Amino acid sequence: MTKERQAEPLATRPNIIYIMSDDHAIRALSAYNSDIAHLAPTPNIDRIAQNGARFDQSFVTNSLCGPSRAAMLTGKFGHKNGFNHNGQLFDGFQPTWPRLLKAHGYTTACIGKWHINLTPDGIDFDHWEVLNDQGEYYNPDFITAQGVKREHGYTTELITQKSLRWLEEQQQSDQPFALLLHHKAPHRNWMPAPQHMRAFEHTTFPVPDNYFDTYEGRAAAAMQTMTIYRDAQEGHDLKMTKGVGETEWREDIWPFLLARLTPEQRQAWDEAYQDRNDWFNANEATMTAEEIAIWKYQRYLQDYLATIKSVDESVGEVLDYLEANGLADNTIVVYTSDQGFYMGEHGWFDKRFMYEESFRAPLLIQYPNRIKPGTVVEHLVQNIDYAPTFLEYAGLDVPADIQGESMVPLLDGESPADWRQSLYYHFYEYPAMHDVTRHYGTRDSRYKLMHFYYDIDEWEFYDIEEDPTEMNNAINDPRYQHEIARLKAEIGKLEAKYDVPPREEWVNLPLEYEPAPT
Ligand code: SGN
Ligand code: CA
Repeated sequence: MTKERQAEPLATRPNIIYIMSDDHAIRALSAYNSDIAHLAPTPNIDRIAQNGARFDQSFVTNSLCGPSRAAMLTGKFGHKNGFNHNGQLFDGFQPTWPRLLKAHGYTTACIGKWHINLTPDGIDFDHWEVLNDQGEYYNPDFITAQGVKREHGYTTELITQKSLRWLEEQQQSDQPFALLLHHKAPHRNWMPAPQHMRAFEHTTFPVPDNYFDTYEGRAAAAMQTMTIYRDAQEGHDLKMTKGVGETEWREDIWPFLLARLTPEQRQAWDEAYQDRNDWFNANEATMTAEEIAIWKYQRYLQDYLATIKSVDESVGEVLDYLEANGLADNTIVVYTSDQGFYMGEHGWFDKRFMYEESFRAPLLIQYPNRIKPGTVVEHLVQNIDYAPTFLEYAGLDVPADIQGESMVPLLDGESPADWRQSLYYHFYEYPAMHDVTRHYGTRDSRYKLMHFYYDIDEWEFYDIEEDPTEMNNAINDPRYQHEIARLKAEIGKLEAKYDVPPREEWVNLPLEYEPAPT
C-alpha cells in the first residue's frame, strides 16, 4: 500500500457508503440494459453508473446471503472466514474492513439487514440498527445497542430514514465515515410499499425462453425446489387468495409476516390486490397449466420489481443528500446485492446455483474525486475484492491474509496484466431449503466448469458465449475436451491459491444446523 496515502490527513480521506440490497438481479437494474430495463427502470441506482463505474463481470463466492456478507466484510472465502452457509455464527474475532477503518479514525455504522447471526458489539461499528435475522417488510424489529425495538412503517423506507439521520449527525464531525446501508428488499416474499403495490399491475414482462426448462443433462437443476409454478407458495409468495371476494391468502406458511401489518396497512394491502386476485380466481378453472404458470411469473415479477422501486428511491435520497451537502465528490458510493437472483430463468426464483443469473451480481461504484464517469469494467471481480478496495481508498494497509484484490487500478481505468483470469466458487448449503446440491467450480471470461457433489457426482461445462443461458451441458462434447481438462486443472490451481482444505475434509461435511422446513 502506498505510504503517501497512509499519511493523508483524516479529513481528506473519502467517506464510504456501501449500499447492498438482498437478491437484486442484474436483469432488474436498468443500468445493465436488460430486456426489462424500459419496463421497470431504476433511474436513481443508474445514477451511480453514470457518475462512476459499472462492473459487467462481478461475481460472488457463494450465492447466499450470510456467506456473501462474510466474504464482503472479511475479503476471504467462506473456508477461511468460517461462514459457508446461512445459520452459522460469524466469528466476530476476525478483522473486517469496517473494524479496520474504525480503528483508523473512521466513524462507522451498519443499518439494515445483517444476517450473520452475530449481534454487532461496537468493535466494528460506532452505531448499528440491524434487522433481526431476515427482517420483515412491514413494522420490523431492529436490534440496536439499546436492545430490540419494533418500528412502524415500511422497512426500506425506515432503513433510508435511519441512514439519512445518521449521515446528518456526521456533519458535526470532521472524521470520515463509512456507512453500510443494507436493504432487506427485494428478498422473498417480495412485499411492496403501499404506494407501489399496483406499480406493475398492468405490465406484462417478457417470459424467459427457458421458463419451461426440462433440465436435460443437468441432474442438479432437475432436483431443485425453487420453481415458480411448482414451489412458490400461492399465498406467502404470490399473494393469491382463496376465492372471489376473499382476502385470505391461499397458503400462509409464515402467517406472522402478514400479521405484522396494522389494520390500516392490511386494508390497503387487500384493496391493492383485490381486482387482480378476483380476476384470477374467476378465471382459474378455464386456464391451462401453462397459462397459470405464466400468470404466476407475472405476479412474481410485479411484486419483486415493485419492492425494487423503494430501493431505487432510497438510493436517490442518499445521492441527493450527498449532493445537497457538498459530500458527493469525496464519498465513495457502492451499489451491489448479496448475490444475483432468478427472475423466471430456468423457471426459477431464488439463487444458490453457479449459473450466471445468481453467480453474477450488480456492482456500481461512484467516487467523483477519483473515478471517471461512465467507466465500464470488464475484468472478473468478486465480492472478496471489496474489502481491499475500501482499505486502499482509505489509505490503510491491506492485511496479507485477505484473499481478494483491490479493484482500485480497475477503477482508475487500468488493465493490470496480472489481473485474475478465473474465479473460484463453492456452494455448501445442502441438504437445505430449495434443494440445490453442493457444488464448486470455476469460470473464466468464456467457459464455466462445475462439479455437483454430496449425493450426486455430476460435472457440467458451459461455453457462455455460445450458450449464455446455460441450457446445454457440454461436458461430453468432444469439441470442448481440451477446455474441460484445462479448467479442471484450473480448479486445482485455485484450490491451492486460496488454500481450500483437502476434499476429504468438506465433501460429506454435515451442516451444523437443521434447515428450516420448506
Ligand atoms: C428464506 C427464504 C428462502 C431463501 C432463504 C435464504 N424463504 O428462508 O427462499 O432462499 O431465505 O435467502 S422466506 O419465504 O422465508 O423468505 S438469503 O438471501 O437470506 O440467503
Ligand atoms: Ca440474499
